Amino acid sequence: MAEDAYQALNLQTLGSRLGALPVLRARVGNDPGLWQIREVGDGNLNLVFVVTGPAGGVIVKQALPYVRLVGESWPLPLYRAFYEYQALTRQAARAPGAVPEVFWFDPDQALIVMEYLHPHRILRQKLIAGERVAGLGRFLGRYVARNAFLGSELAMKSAAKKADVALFAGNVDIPAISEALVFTDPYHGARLNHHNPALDALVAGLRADVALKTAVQDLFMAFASNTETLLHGDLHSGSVMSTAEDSRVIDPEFAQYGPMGFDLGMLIANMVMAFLSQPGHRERADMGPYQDWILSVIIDCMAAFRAEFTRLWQTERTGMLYPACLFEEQGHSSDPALQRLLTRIWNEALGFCGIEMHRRILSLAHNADFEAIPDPVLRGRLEARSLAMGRDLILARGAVGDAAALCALAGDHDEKG
Ligand code: SR1
Ligand code: MG
Repeated sequence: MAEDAYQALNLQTLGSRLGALPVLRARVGNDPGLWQIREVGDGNLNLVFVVTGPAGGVIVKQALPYVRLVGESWPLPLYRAFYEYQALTRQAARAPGAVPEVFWFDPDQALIVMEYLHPHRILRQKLIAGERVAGLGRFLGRYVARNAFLGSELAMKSAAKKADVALFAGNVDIPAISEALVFTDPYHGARLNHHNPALDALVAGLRADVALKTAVQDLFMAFASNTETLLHGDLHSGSVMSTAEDSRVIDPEFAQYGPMGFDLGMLIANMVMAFLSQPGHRERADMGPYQDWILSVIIDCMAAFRAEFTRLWQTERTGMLYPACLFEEQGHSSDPALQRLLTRIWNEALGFCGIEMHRRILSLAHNADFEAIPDPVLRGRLEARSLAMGRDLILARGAVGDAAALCALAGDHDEKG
């Protein structure tokens, strides 16, 4: 764009301000007068425009200088777009085809032009509507495994990884959102919190539960201090777009270095909440098979995560950690070390999963899985189930050995269970 000073785009200005950009002319059409522009941002932070024309379409995503969900009273630096761009390029290299292609980045305007995913829809909307996505679990497990492994010193040279940790350490304000909204606010009466009044007694119980709060803070310490890999950082079902058979992961603006179990835990939590909230969205007769499908996505995701992580361990363990010179080159199997690491990742993922199942009901940013249930009494009953299961996961996750055990626990907490 000609001007350097940041200005938020709108439906009236986008064509004239971006009309000369070669990438838009090539991918949308040479005449901005023929462009159709829609603002479709339904997330909590940014502007998202779909721009279509005679030559095709693109997404124009622009950061706003404040939290869209709250308004200008909560300023948020524009530099977050830089980290989203950096994360997208790394994820495209580590998990080819899993994220939208980036065509253009303008740091001054905090703006990314990227692939228009069409006819993909936000996965959360599909889960509420009862739609299936073929291969979803396998896709997600593989995406998380490849990013977790290849973004760590299991694969990366230490100097490159340390430089990247330093780069992403500049992204201060976005992690601060998770630090407050995910790990702290659910467990005290924070100003921006809100919850269903039907849950008052339960919420008071959780906030008085010192063992629970301590276990959450142990996980928070891992999240804040452990820089083992580059995370997506906000991997919920609103960060996945799917058709009936294709999926992509979007929106890594919460990318930060953190523990490998975090993305897995967030993802699984959102699938479990989709499962528990189904009685609010469909009749009992249709529900069982669809809930079984949701659980099968969790099973497939974890199987794919383990398989891909194991394959990378065997073929791309080129970093300083668990080097072959200590194992294979001395005739020792490294498999016990791998199994121990996978067990630790799973255990932490379950803890993060439980916290996500709390914060989406107690803190600022709720999810539509529950919020879209019009009857507050039914909604409260289902939310209470998520709170109870979240507590089990945070405090007794050692007893949940694998994805099948997690799905059994979800079944125990289900309305019909
Ligand atoms: C103020 S931002 C609220 C939430 O939206 C994002 O998607 C993250 O989940 C964040 O916690
Ligand atoms: Mg997002």
